[in-house]
Amino acid sequence: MEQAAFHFTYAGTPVSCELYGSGHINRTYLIGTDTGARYILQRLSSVAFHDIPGLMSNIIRVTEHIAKKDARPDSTLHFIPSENGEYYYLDETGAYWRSYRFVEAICIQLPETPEDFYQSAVAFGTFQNQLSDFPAETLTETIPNFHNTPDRYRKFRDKIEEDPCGRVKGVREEIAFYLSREEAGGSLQRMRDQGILPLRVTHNDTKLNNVLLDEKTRKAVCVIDLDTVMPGLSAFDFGDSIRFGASTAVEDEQDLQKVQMDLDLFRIYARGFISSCPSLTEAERNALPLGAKLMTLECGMRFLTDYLDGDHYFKTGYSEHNLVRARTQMKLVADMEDKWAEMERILCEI
Ligand code: ADP
Ligand code: GN1
Ligand code: MG
Repeated sequence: MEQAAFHFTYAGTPVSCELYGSGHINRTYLIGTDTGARYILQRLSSVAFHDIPGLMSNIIRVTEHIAKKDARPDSTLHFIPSENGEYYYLDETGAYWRSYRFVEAICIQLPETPEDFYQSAVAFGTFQNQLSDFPAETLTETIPNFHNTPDRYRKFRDKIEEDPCGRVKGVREEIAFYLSREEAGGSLQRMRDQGILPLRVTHNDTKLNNVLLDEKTRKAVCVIDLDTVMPGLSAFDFGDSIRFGASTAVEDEQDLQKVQMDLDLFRIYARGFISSCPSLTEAERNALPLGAKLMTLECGMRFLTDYLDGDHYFKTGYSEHNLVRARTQMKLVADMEDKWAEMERILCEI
C-alpha cells in the first residue's frame, strides 16, 4: 500500500491499492477503502511539473467553474484534501501526491465505434465552451511553452547538438523529417502572436484516454487529466484529439502500414467539437486542420527529443519506445499532408 493514501481525508480507511490506467506522465493508483468508496491516487511527475501548488490551484478553480455549469455528480473531477487541508500531499522524499474520487466509467485507447469518438469531441468541445468565460490569464502556466512549437524546435536542436546518449547517428532520417517542417511548425504560434487566434482556457492534452465514457450508454461522462489546463489555442485541443483518436492505429504501433489519419473520424470529431463549442471564431475554425498537423508534428518531435535524451519524460516500456512513437507521428503528419485538401473541405462543409 502506498503510504500517501493514508494522508488524504477519505470516507473510510484504505484497504487496497493497485496501479491503474495508461498515462505516460503520472503514476496512478486505484485505492479501495473499507467503506467501499474508491479513489484515484496519483504521484505527480516531478520531471513534467515544477509548481504543484500552482497546478492544483488551477485545477480546483476550473473544476469548481465546471461543476457550477453542469450539475451532474461526475461532470468533473472531485479532489480530496489531504490532512493538512491542501489538495496535495508532499511526502518525505519530496514527491507530490493528489487524490480524487474514482469515476465508474471506461477509458479507451482507440474509438471502438465512430460514436465513441464523437462523444469525446463533445466532451472536449463542451469543456472549452464551459471555460470560455473563465479569465484565462489568471491561470498558472503549469508547463511553460507547452505547445509553443518553435520553442519545442529549439529544445530539439539543443538535444541533437548535445547528443547525450549517442543516439543521433541512428535516427538521421527521423531528425531530417522533423527539421524540414520547422517553418510550417511555427504557424500557429505566429497567428497567436499576431492576435489572429485568441487565447482561451484549453485542456492541452486531449487524448481519447483523457475522457471517461459511460460503459452502458457510451456517452461522455467527464474530461480528466487536468494538469495542463492553462491558456492556449482551440486548435491545440482539436489537433491533439485528431492526432491520437483519428489514427487507425495506436500511438506506439510498430507496423507503420497500419497507421493513417482516418478522414471519416476527422469529420466526426470536427462536427462534435464545433457543434459543442459555439464560441469558436471563424479564424479558430479555419485553424483546426493546422492544429491537427502541428500537434502531431510537435508530439512526434517531443518523443524523438526524449529518445535522444535517454527517455526521462515519457514512460517507456522498452528502449526504442519513444522512437517508435516518433515514427507513428511522422506517418500521420505525412498522411495529413496528403489529405490536406480533403481536411479543409470537410471543415468548410460543417
Ligand atoms: P497521466 O497524466 O499519466 O496520463 P491521468 O490523469 O490521465 O494521468 O490518469 C491516468 C489514467 O488513469 C487515465 O488514462 C484513466 O485510465 C485513469 N483514470 C484517471 N482518473 C480516473 C477517474 N477519476 N476514474 C477512472 N479512471 C481514471
Ligand atoms: C502525455 O499524460 P498523458 O499520457 O495523457 C503528455 C502529452 C502527450 C501525450 C502523448 C503533461 O499525455 O502532452 O501528447 O503524453 N502529457 C504531458 O501520448 O506532457
Ligand atoms: Mg492522461
